[in-house]
Amino acid sequence: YKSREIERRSLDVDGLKRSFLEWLVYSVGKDARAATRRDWFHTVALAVRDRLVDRWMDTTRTYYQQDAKRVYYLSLEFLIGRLLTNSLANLGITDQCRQALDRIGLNLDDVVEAEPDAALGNGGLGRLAACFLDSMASEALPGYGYGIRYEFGLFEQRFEHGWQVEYPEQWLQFGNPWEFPRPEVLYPVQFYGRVEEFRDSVGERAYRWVDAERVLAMAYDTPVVGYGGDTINTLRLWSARATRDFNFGHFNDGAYMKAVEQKVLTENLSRVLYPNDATEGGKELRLKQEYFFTSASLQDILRRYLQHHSNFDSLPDKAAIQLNDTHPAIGIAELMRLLVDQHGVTWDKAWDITRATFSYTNHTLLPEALEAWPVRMMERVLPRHMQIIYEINAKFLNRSKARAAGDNGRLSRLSLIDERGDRRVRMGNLAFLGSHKVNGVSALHTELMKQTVFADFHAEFPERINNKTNGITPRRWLHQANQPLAALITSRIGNGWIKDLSQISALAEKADDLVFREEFRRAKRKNKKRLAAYIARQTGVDVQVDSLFDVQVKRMHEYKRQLLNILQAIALYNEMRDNPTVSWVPVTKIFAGKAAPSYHMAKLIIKLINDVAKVVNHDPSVHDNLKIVLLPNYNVTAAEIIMPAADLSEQISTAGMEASGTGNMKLALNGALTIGTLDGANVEIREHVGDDNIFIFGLTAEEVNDLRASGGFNPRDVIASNPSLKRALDMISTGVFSPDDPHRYHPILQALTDGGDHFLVTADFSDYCQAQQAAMDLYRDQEEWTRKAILNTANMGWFSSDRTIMEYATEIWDVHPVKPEHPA
Ligand code: DL6
Repeated sequence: YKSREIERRSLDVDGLKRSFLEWLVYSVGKDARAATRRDWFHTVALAVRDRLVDRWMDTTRTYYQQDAKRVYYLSLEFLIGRLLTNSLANLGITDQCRQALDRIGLNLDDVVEAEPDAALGNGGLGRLAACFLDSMASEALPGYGYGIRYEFGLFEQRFEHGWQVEYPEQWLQFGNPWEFPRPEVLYPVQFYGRVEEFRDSVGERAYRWVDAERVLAMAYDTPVVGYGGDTINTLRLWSARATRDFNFGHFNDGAYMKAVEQKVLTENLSRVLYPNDATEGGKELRLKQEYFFTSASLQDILRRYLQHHSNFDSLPDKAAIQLNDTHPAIGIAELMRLLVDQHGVTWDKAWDITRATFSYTNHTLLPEALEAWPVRMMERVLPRHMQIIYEINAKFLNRSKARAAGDNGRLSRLSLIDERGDRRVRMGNLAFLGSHKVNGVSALHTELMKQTVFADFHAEFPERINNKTNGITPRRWLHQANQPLAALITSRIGNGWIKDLSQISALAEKADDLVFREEFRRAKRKNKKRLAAYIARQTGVDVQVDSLFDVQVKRMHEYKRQLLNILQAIALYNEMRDNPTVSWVPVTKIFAGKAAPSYHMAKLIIKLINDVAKVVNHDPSVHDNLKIVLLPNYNVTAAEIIMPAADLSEQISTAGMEASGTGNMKLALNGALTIGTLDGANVEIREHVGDDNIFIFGLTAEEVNDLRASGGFNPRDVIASNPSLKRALDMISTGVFSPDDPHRYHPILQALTDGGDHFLVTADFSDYCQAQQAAMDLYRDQEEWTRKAILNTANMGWFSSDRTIMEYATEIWDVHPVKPEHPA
């Protein structure tokens, strides 16, 4: 037994090889001749997992023994992607594993390809949560992620005749070797029913929630390996289970089929991730998902706390709970309910504890994404919470009344209930009020929060809003995804940058070194070749490796303005056709991103890009100088191939609308130059990389605001005065790209003209084209381009999520690193 235990921990090539062969037979149940690539993936993952378990338990035990303050990151989304490469790299055993597989006649890269991409998120918000998990573990912070174990992740996107079609993403179909099911960690979560008033033992009025439906939340734990493998934290995801007694009731009636049906319905709660990055209002299942995982997480947090404490006074000293957007904001009412109704804490004390424990991150100012649940639905689904929210609101408004001094507009804006029309609960207001700190995700976004959505709250609580500019993990986004560049950097400055990205600034002085430039270009070219092969496999389009790779990868949304990009592509196409003798800089426009299934405009833009691509890519008159590709099914795995290969990074949202962006950081860190508006974190990227090393264009957030407020903008005038824009739009409207259906793009043209061009595509077009021209001109000078690319990489150190997470830890959570004790 002892020797087997040692074997399981062994990190050398022989030990790994023996483990692989043993796992293949005894756990996967295959022999080497019959094993598929997937069998080998499961084998390797299980053997690697063995090597985590001891240190994982040491980590958890140390936190427990020291009764360390923990941070709980509550998020409806964790876009973690694949875990094998990440675990190997963070454990530092990638080479050993490669060699061990070599000796069995296998290639690690092939094995890695068999892992499904865990897409438990929509986009930036979910990926940020995943980067934060990596950073918390790498910084030795006692951090837990809590979320939902969706059976179906974000849909798989395919293009059929150029249109987006959604297919279910069955990432769990063949099992998940990383997770540990915990059938004993089970919490009841209730819905519906009614509230009963009664007198407690001292005659005080009290409430209980009765006749409710019950669902069980079952835990699945995934180890989160920090860099170096010292700290291994936990991501705990909840899965819905029907209760047994619920089913037995039906069995006794003989209604067996009905019971089974009910069980399936109940368990639908954790079946599927909602595919909207801007939330879909009014969907009861969504509200239930939010409450389900929040309630289970809070029960778990209190259980852990009560192992060391007999009252709740020091909960805020032992637990920091971060609300990732408003999705878990119902947790504020839930903690009040648990403390007051279940543990007999007085209201005022419970409120102080709640506020000192919670903090909230806002990720968008888009009005359609600010959650507001209909009061009637909330009363039905969570009757006790609705009462609690009313009570919080009444006490707060009472207090604020004096200061509002007859300003009823102000009071109604501060209210947790939106009284206009169908009454709704404003979850942002609840999250704000129930938190001691509220943060935005870039400097600009935080300022705009103060001026717009939370202006009244900011006046009321001027200390509460603070900024935490987003970051990205350098482990996944440089060390792992871009091995050619990572190796080059390490060869010059050592590998300290992987853990402390600020060290990468040492590269700046190499920007003038011709040899280094050449090697930097060679690394980029290698990545571009890999992407070109991927593009050919995915789309059948051949692209020139030495063309300018111009990349826009992100969710499809009107405010992100993929439309602006494709209009510029059409204008460039026209110029190339008009001037065939000019020596053009070859350009490859690369798009990728999913549209929410119900977002018709975004889906129409996808179709437009595909239609334009078809015409341009087949037109011999442009001599392959322009290619357009829209890659299907953008996900973390695809991003790992795309980011390292980009030359130009498109960050062109209407100023004031992108809260931060994180793709902008991944691309710049990998040496792409940004073409962008002064929006979100672009502003700070410019400050770090320098004005000369970025292409900024377009209206500022302030100008956008003024323009909209003045109503003085007529897109038709702008179009009439810009012949190349007019020509591009005319081509779309006359069916040049859609001869089978010339009117197909009428809604887009309509939005740009009579619709008032809300996203200011026409207003920014000319400036954007000039910035594009500047980029193409610079690209001709490869030495100068490379110099700027190096300066981008060198100056992105600040955008590490390690920096972000340490700011949260010190300025919001008061949580400190804890070194796990590993017995000899
Ligand atoms: O903070 C992470 C990420 C930001 O980088 C993006 O700018 C922002 O759009 C995104 N927000 C959301 C929230 N829902 N919507 N829309 O995904 O958060």
